[in-house]
Amino acid sequence: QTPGTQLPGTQTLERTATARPRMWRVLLLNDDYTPMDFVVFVLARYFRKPEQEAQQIMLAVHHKGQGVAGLYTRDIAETKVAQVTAHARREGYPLRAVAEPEA
Ligand code: NFA
Repeated sequence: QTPGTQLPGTQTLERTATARPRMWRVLLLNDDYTPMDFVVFVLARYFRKPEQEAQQIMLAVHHKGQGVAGLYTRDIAETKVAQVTAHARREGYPLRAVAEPEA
């Protein structure tokens, strides 16, 4: 259709694309001192993982060095990192969490 014209009895439908926010991975990093039970607790408490899944993720981190705890928008991901880090330090554990952009 020619720009600027509108046939009688027709209407223009507008559509606005909704941009999806870039997602960020929160990774847990392995270390030699944080107890396995505490990592499982962190995955359940801060990342809402069911017990069995939390166990699997913890073991994957333990064996591979790092693993994905969850996917969030940037602000939420950074908050999770801060919460996990604060909780671990409070308990005297060196557990590290980092956020990195997906894609
Ligand atoms: N490697 C730790 C241990 O053997 C367990 C651990 C798992 C720590 C995942 C950090 C992340 N106690």
